[in-house]
Amino acid sequence: MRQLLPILIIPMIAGCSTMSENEGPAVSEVITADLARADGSWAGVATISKRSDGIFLSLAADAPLAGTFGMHLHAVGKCQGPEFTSAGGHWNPGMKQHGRDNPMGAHGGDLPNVVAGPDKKLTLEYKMPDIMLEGAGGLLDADGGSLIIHEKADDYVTDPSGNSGKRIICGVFKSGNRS
Ligand SMILES: [Cu+2]
Repeated sequence: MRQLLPILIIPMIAGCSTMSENEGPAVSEVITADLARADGSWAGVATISKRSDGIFLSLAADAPLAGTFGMHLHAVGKCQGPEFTSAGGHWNPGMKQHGRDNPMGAHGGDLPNVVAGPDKKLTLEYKMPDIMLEGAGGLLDADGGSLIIHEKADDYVTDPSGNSGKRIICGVFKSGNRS
């Protein structure tokens, strides 16, 4: 064992010194969406990050109250309040039904519910398994894409929107913020 120790320690020190130069996975592109409520007031930011370890969605937003809220990627990059129907249906390039628990699902734009505690903060970091941003059928195609938060939890099974109720927060993804 005495002979093994130096061999183990040297790579660890070398690893630490390179980590301090560049912590975490490399980010090649960041796409942001400013989120607005039905009355037009600012509600937070959603960010899509292209990283060396995948494409991630992160959320930092204020909910109207504590609770659980459905959230999806919608097919059109247009957030016209107060109903936000302009954002279209869920982004659904595979022509599936809604919901990860639906045998005929799920939509590409289906996302996990987000939960706000007593501070009403909505935060999430989620690796999107089946996202496609550019190209035919991509989220950021000619008519763009958006993120919508609904007034109620998504039941993950009811087509087309998981019984998640009204659209209460909407944001349009703006691509091209290359870092
Ligand atoms: Cu939705």
